[in-house]
Amino acid sequence: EIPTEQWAQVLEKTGQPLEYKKIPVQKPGPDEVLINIKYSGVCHTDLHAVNGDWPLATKLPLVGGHEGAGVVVALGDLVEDIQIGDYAGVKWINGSCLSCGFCQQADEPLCAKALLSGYTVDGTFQQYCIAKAAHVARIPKECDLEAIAPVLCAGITVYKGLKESGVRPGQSVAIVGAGGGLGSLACQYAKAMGLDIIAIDGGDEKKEMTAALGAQHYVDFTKTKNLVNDVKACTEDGLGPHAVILVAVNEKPFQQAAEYVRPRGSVVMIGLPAGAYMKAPVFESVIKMIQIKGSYVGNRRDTAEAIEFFRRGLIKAPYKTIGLSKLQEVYDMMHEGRIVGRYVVDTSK
Ligand code: 8ID
Ligand code: ZN
Repeated sequence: EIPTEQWAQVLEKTGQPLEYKKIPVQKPGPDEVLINIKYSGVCHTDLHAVNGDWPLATKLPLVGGHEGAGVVVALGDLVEDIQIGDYAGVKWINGSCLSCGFCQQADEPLCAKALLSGYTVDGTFQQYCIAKAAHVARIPKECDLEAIAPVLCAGITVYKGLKESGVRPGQSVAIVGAGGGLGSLACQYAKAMGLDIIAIDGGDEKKEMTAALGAQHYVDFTKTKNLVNDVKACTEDGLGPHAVILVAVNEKPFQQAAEYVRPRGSVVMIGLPAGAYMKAPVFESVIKMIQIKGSYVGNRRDTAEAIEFFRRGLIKAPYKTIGLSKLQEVYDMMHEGRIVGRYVVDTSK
């Protein structure tokens, strides 16, 4: 009962509007599965892909999307450890070689042959999507597919980033871009990890949402007269947060973080604003002994752990659902920075 045709959002050319149309359903290769995508989150990465923001070309025509939650409907001949009918997720890393040094060390995102969902291979803005069985996220049956979709990129990525920061329970973390998709999930993971959260974003709606998600403090970057001082003032001793998680789509906050992070603290870059550069004062960075690093999605183990936090009921981030046919409206809102939390698309509408 797998149809031969399906609805999809197709990008024919970078920078052009999407086309909602019917395209063929593909057959999985020997090491692949076909997943009937029920819901997909919309990540800012998908908008970067449409705009051609990054120094890495997408495939064209392209079906975007990499936060897809659905049901396995077909298996390649070599696939044994996942069954038809199982819940599964398609994430950013669609597949990797599994044999290079990085894959061997579970650094699959660093694999030179990694396939990227909704970027170098077709993704989840369609009703039936292919992914390598080894990389498909296993989703327990008790999980709600609509609510878990944003975990498959935003959740995994911020969970990994928080771990990479080295921050410990009881310490403080600044989440920059806390009112967006990654940021709202970061608030929930940070809360579950027992951290004191300083949310940084703009506007009262995001202030209220981040407070409801567990942030104790809020700094409004659109209103503050001195962001560095205001962030430091949120910490008990005024010395700044132990970690900074940068998920904003803007260069400026990447140039402020090193100034307010605590001595011995770490700054983790996750957001990918087009053409941006990181900047930090050498003098303060040295005498404060700070760390600055990048963090890129997560491996298969991070995926399983991020999903387990959700299954245990620790992660409840707000989302709004809209039909797949209306994806362009989501991009328009995202472009204007108007989305509070995450949008999820329903592939049946
Ligand atoms: O693996 C990775 N590193 C990875 C994975 C997934 C996504 C990286 N990303 C990247 C995306 O490509 C994107 O560049 O993370 C970034 C954030 O994605 P998102 O959370 O999906 O974007 P969003 O929902 O639009 O949220 C961005 C938030 O940043 C705020 C906005 O108000 C919004 O809430 N923001 C901006 I723009 N400028 C800010 C500033 N100066 C700011 N917040 C604080 N200070
Ligand atoms: Zn993403």
